[in-house]
Amino acid sequence: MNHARSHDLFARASALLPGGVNSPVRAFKSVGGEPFFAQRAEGAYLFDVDGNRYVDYVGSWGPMIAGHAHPQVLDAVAKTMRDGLSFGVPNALEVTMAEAITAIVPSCEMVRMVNSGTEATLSAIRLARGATGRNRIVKFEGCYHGHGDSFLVKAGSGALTLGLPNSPGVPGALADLTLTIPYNDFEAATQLFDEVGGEIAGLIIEPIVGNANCILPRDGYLQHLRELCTKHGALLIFDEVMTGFRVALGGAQQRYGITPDLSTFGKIIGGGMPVGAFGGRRELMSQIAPSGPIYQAGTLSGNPVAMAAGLATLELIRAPGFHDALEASTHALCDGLEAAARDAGVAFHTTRAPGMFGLYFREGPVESFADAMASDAVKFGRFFHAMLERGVYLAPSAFEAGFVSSAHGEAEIAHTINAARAAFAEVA
Ligand code: KE4
Repeated sequence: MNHARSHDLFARASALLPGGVNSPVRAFKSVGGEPFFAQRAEGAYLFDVDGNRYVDYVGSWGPMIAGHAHPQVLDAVAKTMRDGLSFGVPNALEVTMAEAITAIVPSCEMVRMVNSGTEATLSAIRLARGATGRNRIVKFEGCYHGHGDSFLVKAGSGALTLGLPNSPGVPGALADLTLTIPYNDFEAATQLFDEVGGEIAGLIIEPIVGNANCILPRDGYLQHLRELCTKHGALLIFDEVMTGFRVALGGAQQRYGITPDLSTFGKIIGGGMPVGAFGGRRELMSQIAPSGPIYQAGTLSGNPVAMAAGLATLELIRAPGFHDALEASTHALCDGLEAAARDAGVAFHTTRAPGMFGLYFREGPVESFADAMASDAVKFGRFFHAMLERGVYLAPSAFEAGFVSSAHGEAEIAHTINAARAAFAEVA
């Protein structure tokens, strides 16, 4: 494939943007090589500035669950923007969005719109600390909750990919308040709460981990955390920025039947525009300014154009059978990849949830961060490039989940599996 124009753009970008990118994971650091630059996208496809076409399994890291440039989303944005891009005063679409989220996610009696997943999670832990009067929070190895200071303590996603699990610039005094325990380890959670449960403001978790590749909760694990939080008066915070509206219409909390105290969202509710949200019980959310003393704000929060893109996307995914079809195509993809790897004699394993999946160059099962770390990341990097050259764009990191949209049909999955047959043979 020719990447001449991307190469020139990356040289220019590298002189002006740290690492040549506006978000680390895009830089291909962990898979090697240079990123391509997108020209446009449509449905399941990305097109780069050199005219190459890729079946896209990143989907802007989650928002494009209905495929890129969906006509209904573009029409909603075009119509709304003609009335103005931002007002700084309330607009009706903010109310419609709040009504949609609270109708789809019953644990959220109230919500506050923000501009990113990071804003949602840092606001949620501030609320947990303010509402409980406690300072400690609990997170999990490999889970990533955005780049808020309290989370960059053994974070996953970019920090893990860049091998900087504890980022410089995070004050030790703040990091000390974040307790990190292994995911899917019942005893570690019980022991921590037995020791310091009374000091814990909140426990924040990706119910399905999507930032250390893709790891599913063991049976009963999320319920175990629910019970520990209830027993010790800590708030259970589901970070559904990635899983929300994806693994089920009501997110992981619907899929696993758990009621968190607070939830955070992003990605899909923006439909590609910058949107995040946090929500929960009325007695908690009413403590957020200006109805309560816990401060939180944002110039563009609830922006009408972003709300229009998010609402159009939510309308598409509320269609009957949307998530069942997404689950079926995710399984078809993963089953096909596992078969191709078996035929090539390559140790390979997939994890999957509706609309998201993990690829591991190791035998299964993968149930912990340590299991995920034991995957052959070097072989993944070689596979990534072998697939890229065959027109398939996977997440450019061995520690990221992949994403399937409703636009990934039989043709796209067949192309992917055919490319994988050749790519597995190359890396075997
Ligand atoms: P943003 O601030 O990037 O909108 O959201 C942060 C965030 C919070 N919680 C979860 C579970 C997330 O997955 C994310 C962001 N996800 C990464 C990809 N795994 C975004 C990609 C990037 O950092 O460029």
